[in-house]
Amino acid sequence: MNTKLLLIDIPVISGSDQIRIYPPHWAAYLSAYLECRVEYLDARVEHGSVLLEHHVKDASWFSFGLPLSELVERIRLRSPEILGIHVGVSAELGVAERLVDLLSREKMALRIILGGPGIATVPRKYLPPSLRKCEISTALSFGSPMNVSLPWRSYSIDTLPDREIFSGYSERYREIGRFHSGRPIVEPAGQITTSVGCGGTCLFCPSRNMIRRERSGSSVMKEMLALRCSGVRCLQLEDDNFLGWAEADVRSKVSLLGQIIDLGFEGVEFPNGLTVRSMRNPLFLGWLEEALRGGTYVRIGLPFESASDESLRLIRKPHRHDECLELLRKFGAYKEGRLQLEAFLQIGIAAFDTSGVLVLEKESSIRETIRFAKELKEAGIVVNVFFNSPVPGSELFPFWREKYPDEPWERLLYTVPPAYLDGILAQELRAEMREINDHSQRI
Ligand code: B12
Ligand code: SF4
Repeated sequence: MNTKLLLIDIPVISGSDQIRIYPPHWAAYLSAYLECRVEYLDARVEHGSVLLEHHVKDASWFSFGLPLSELVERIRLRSPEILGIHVGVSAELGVAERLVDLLSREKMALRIILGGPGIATVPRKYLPPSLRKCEISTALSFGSPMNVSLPWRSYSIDTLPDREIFSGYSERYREIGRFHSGRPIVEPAGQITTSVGCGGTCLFCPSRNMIRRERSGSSVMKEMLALRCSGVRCLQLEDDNFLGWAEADVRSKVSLLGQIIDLGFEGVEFPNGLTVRSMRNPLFLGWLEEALRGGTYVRIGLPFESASDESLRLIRKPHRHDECLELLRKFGAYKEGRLQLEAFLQIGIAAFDTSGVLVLEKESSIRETIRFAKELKEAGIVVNVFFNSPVPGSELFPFWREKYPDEPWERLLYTVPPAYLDGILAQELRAEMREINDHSQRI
């Protein structure tokens, strides 16, 4: 088909002056499904960073990429019939809104479609009015129906991404991008997702509502081979929950890990997709020991979330603090310099209890988690502590959105702590977090 579709990634807004840019997996999948002329424009990787002149009150917010006026100009030059805008996380909704407003003032004959987890997870009634008027794809991750009419070929979970979309940019991503918390453990790294969804119970997480779906082994193998042939030496496994919950899932994923090593990948990273329970499985620990002994570099993200069992229970995390400690002891035994650990912890946890009453984490629990974070850091683990935030798709989102209706998306997503955290305690905690999350630890 001859329809001309332009897909764009919009400038990044961040509370940190260190940019995190993720290669456009979304566009690579979308382009593989489509039967029309697709162009891709990445507004994040050009122009470096400029301090944001933006409606966010806190002056420390940064914007990376093309100024919106220039982006509009580049869109005009390409004269697409359809413009597909990606909203990766909901913090980007403010920028998406401003872009759509600018485009509508330009009066271009343009069909605008927005998509991506940052908008698909937000109930329509909470979207800014100008975005509500646009077409929105409600798909999450690959292989789900888009719910917008475009010339699709298929949206099968086994579709292989069109790697041309980001191959031309890979040098640039490597130069300025911290895909996850730092540079990959071995470079170059490539990202792959082997399953989608989790089926877990964690209240703060939008993926708990996504039914777990597995790609076929042959399509995963094809993609891994394509990555290997393109010179990728390290795989970053991006699944929501790579090992899954059932023993049979763990078994099949451990066998996949064996294939990764057999294919000659020198590094494997689990940035976000493991659970404490599945990591304690002897099959996984056995694979890890062998991989490290054989010279593979492994980086694991530890979703510990809290040092307080009361808080873990509140957010319906299936693990307990003791299990985290036991896991750390096991990892300690394997540690030979090739294993890198990174922990994720939340403070200021808020959740509805089983009778629907809003419960806020006690200061004593917060202190326990901060203490734990410091111990982890001293043990050489990269630590990320952040405020529990009302991510769209999670249970608390409607509550916080209605409580703070005027809060810009960036702030709502990252910094609005429960009311009791305003004031001196909040300032003190922010200072502690800044010290613990010290970026100089990052590679
Ligand atoms: C990789 C990843 C990252 C990367 C990159 C994120 C990015 N900006 O692209 C990194 C590590 C940087 C990251 C960071 C964070 N992330 Co993240 N991340 C993911 C993850 C694991 C995979 C995303 C992905 O690439 N999927 C694969 C592609 C193929 O799928 P896709 O993007 O959904 O695209 C498909 C469809 O959505 C659709 N589509 C997408 N765009 C468009 C556009 C159009 C026009 C159309 C028609 C269709 C369409 O088609 C695509 C192909 O099928 C998701 C979990 C998930 N399962 O989605 C979380 C997720 C997106 N992240 C999330 C969060 C909360 C964060 C953080 C805020 C975490 C934190 N506390 O710091 C930060 C934000 C940093 C930032 N400013 O971007 C949430 C988002 C919730 C929300 N509503 O905002 C998710 C859903 C995880 C979760 N369960 O909580 N993340
Ligand atoms: S936090 Fe992890 S384990 Fe919990 S529901 Fe989300 S993806 Fe699943």
